[in-house]
Amino acid sequence: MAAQLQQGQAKLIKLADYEAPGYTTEQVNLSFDIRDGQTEVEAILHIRRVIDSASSIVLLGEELELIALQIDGRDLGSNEYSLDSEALTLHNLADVHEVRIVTSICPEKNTALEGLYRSKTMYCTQCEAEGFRKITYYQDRPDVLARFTTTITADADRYPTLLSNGNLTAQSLTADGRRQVTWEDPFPKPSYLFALVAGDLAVLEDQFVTRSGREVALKIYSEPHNIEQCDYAMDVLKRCMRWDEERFGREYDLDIFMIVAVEDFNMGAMENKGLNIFNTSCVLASPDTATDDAYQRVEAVVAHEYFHNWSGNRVTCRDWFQLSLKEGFTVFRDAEFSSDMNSRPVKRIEDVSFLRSIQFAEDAGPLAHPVRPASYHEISNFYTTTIYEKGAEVVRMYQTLLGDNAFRKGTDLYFDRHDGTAATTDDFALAMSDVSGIDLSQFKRWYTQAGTPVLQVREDFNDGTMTLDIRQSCPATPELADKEPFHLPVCIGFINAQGDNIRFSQEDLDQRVSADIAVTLRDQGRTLMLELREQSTSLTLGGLQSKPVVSFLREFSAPVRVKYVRPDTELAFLVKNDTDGFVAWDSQQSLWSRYFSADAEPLSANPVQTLGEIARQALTVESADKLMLAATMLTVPTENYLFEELASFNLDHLLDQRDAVLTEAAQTHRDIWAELVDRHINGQPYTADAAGMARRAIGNVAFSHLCRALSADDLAATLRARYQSADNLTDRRSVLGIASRSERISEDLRHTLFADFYHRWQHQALVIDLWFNLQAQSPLTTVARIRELEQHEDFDFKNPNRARSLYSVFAMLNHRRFHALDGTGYEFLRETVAKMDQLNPQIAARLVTPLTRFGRFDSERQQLMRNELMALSNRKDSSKDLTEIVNKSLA
Ligand code: B3K
Ligand code: ZN
Repeated sequence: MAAQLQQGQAKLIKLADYEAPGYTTEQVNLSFDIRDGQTEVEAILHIRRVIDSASSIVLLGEELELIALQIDGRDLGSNEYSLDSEALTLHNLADVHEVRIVTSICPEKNTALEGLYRSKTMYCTQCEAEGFRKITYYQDRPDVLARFTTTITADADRYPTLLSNGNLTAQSLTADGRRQVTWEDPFPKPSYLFALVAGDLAVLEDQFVTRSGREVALKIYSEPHNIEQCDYAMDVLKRCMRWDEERFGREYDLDIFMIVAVEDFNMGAMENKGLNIFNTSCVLASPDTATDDAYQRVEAVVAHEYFHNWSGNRVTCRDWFQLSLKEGFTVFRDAEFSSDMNSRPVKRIEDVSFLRSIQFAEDAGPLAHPVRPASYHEISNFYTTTIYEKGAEVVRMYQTLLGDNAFRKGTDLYFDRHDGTAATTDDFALAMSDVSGIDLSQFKRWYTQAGTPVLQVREDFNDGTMTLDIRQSCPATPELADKEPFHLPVCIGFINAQGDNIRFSQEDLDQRVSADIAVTLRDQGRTLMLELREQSTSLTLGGLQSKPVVSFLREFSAPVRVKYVRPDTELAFLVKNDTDGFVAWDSQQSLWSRYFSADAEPLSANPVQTLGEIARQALTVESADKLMLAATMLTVPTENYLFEELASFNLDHLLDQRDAVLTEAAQTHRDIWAELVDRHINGQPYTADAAGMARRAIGNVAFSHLCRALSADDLAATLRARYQSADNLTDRRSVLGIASRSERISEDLRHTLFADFYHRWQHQALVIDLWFNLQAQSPLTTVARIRELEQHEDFDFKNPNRARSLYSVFAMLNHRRFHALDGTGYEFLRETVAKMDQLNPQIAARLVTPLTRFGRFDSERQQLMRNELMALSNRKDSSKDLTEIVNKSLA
């Protein structure tokens, strides 16, 4: 039994206990008076009774100093309200009132970065999920939608930029020379979408004309030294605004849209109405300061936050259990945007790879929870990959089941029906079934049952007839042991011996296919969509000349694991022939998984050999999409991916085996790597477009393989030369990544390269994050060295990006050191988490994640990891964020 934490233990909030509020707030007038060390906030709330029997209102508030409280202009008697550390409750109320509340807060001391806080030279806010209650007493719950007017007063010289949601309606200088502005947001919104920024900021301006002719001013603000790096985000913004009109029929609704880049931010960005606030890492980009991956992240996050204007803001969530309603849907929307802007199969592969390495791990561990959780202690802990990425998979399945046209009708209906209100995942499902006539009641199990379903597939070919038997099951998870079967789409294709898709007409389907389930044709007859509902399903396909190879789960049509008994040679065939990029890639991954399996039989097809074939094929292609796809297929699965894919493994052996096979692949295909490097890297100047990105992707994968095949002397010379000639961060990162972890170069050379990189980019925070990151993930970096890096003058414990680039990277990627059997890696993480929890509980609760994944390691490591979790559990003063994660892990 785990020791239960006393201090941080918070109340369990349950979906089943949801009650609509008796009063609502219709209008809020906020005034902020910002002064050094103290900000005074006046809130004037216009409240109205909405449930006849109600007579009191609960205004939540934390860490606030209450200075004044009045109702309808008079002070309150002590029997008219009650106040504790979490709420101010007003009693004996009539139908409508005007409540005036004045509070005092200290943003300068706010290290949790929730509520109003200070980041470098500016003030900014983060209110989702429950940060607004750290600003003033309020009905801080998403089903209360009010109109906000915000007045900000601050020193005119130091804070000339004063921003909030909506439109700027007044600005002036006060009698004592302070600057005062007023913003009015015409759209009713929940408090979590409130935002304020005060600073001395530079701005990049542009304009967008919506399809109905509305002129929208676009502004991206940053501290002046970063403004040169905002052009790409602006370009993305304009593209995604147009795309959302075309693809989802969603138009922007205010006259101004602003983004502000801040250095200290707990996560990626925040979709506050009309005033998105971004972590600099998700908005800044230039060839020298952002890798191609970083550019893609900027593209995805700018779009994601913008898309929230409809999926989240215009239609918001009734309560936080519905979080995936906005997050899963918006991740799906941003993924579709990125797919349209870049290579669709590559985006799908990247997403599946992430899902398998991170979300599957969560779903298989002690913190597993459904896409719509039934309870929580601390909502911040539920901004998880299950809510986001699995939630997006659930939305994708609606689209696959309904077909593109009906799905679009469904999203239109959902937006129309719920515009200006707070909705639930049931509302979303209802819109989808109303437009399609499909009964989605069983499908809704995806929202209530956690765990990754498993499909067990058996095939049989006899006398020109192919039979596929599919059985679904789902492992027990903390909230539920016995699962009911899921309703899910499985897309499959059949490939003939010549390597071509067999195409089906509706007539073929009627005559040759027999199944106990609905089967629909997709992709001009090349793909069949099977609708699984039962635990076991069978499909037969007759009239075949010879045995076809099944292309299973095309486009990864459902977030499941597949166990398919079939020869390795068929996988190799799919790697080569499948037109579905995902299945081709997936087949190569399956070969790798078989290769690394502890109980592997000798393979009839070797992934090193298929790797060579992919590389050879890559020499014959030119298009950016094809080169990108080849680059993903040439990447050997990461350790984290293998941890999730392999039923069991011996960690040390797996790491050694992975290193050895990388060397084998490098040497076996050395000439092809050299040729790919020659063709795509050498002498190619940097271009920021898709073609340039694809060249760098394939070139750098080939380069890292090639480096393993070079002699020590050649390696040193090659790294030096390529570091010198690199004209962008993607290439520099590739060289430093190899230098950081290669035992075959001298310590001296490693040091020289890292020192040079540091001196050149010392003033670019995001590049220095990468400098810490690359060192932290190298197996050559010991815990002792990490402790030295912590002492570096550029290390800043309070800055989430910097902390993540050292600690999270160490614990997530430096497997040799973090999982060292002397327990020093685990111990170091525990110490760090405990220290972080004093400052920033949200970050601490994320940082501890690698310890909670103990279940997949051997018993000795499990014990060591659990010991550290126990030590955290025994601490007296843990936050409720950390307490919930630690206790659930040990339960
Ligand atoms: N909605 C925010 C996340 C807020 C997290 C608060 N702990 C960013 C996003 O998903 O767009
Ligand atoms: Zn989001």
